[in-house]
Amino acid sequence: RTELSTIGEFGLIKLINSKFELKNPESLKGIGDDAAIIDTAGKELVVSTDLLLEGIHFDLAYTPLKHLGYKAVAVNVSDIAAMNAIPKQITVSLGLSNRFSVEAIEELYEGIKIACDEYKVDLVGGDTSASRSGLVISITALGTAQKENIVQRNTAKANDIICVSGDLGAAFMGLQTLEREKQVFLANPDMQPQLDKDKDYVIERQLKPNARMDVIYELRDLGVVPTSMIDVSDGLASELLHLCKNSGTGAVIFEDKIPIDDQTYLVATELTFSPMTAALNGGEDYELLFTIKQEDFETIKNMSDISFLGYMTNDVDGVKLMMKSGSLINVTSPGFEHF
Ligand code: TPP
Repeated sequence: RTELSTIGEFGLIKLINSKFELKNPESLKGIGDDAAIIDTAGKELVVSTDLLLEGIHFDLAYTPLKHLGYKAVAVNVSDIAAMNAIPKQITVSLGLSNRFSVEAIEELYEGIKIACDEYKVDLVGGDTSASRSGLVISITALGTAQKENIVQRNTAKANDIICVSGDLGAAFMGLQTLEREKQVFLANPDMQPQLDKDKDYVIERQLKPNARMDVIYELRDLGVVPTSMIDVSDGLASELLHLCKNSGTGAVIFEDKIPIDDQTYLVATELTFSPMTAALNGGEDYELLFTIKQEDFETIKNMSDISFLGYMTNDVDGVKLMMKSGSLINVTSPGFEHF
């Protein structure tokens, strides 16, 4: 174990810098001056920041640092994707206590690097500081898009079709599984933690979320620009309510169209959760929720990993869920309320 104090802040920056290379031509200057220099090549610059705090957003009892590094980048890339922009650079700022060794920070950056390579982004800056309140990770992501491609959350119209990528509720069931395993482990400290194979998918969705850049590239190839878009960090209900409130619309979605993986069903049932509640209110899916004009449906109807949930309405009375039984219920959302 190498103490952070042996290499100091500048040693740490040098170490981090030695592991990353700039790959985007737009990244003119990365780490090494007071600020990075980015060429936006005449495009709009899209900027997003996410703060991740130990105990609020992650628990190191069951989150390997490599996974945490990857996830911290992926959730930021997901915000850029949700603007229909292409991520190009990130900055990473850390608050560290001396509980962390140089090797531990290297592990964190290994995950950051894997994500930077996967999403083709450059690490161009950041800051490090001592922290007395656990690990703090703040990432800012920069992306670019042509003005006409940028998609916001306030531009959906009545009759637009509501689409979502992937499946929902798995990351929440993964979190519930890990929390329970942690409790068992804490009660029996001599026991080796054993990951249940039947829960591998939900655990992976919690620990290693995927930013859906593949969906952005596919929509681009098909020539479809969504009319509104948001990424699902807080759960489908909360995000759809955001789209509706911001756009001045309502929405109707159909229970039998909500994509839920078989393993999510099984784990939810075993842990006495309703799979539908996990999908609606669980959060951390990092899927893309977007609306398209009716006329674009023909073009995207065969996209492999997209579900068509329902449509936007003129009714400003929020989101309604049409149950298989035929009853219509109002969707409300607690979301992830910090304060
Ligand atoms: N507590 C721990 C220890 N681990 C978790 N994964 C969660 C709670 C669940 N959780 C963390 S972030 C999050 C949820 C449900 C959702 C969104 O967080 P927020 O900071 O509101 O993200 P933003 O909308 O700002 O991107």
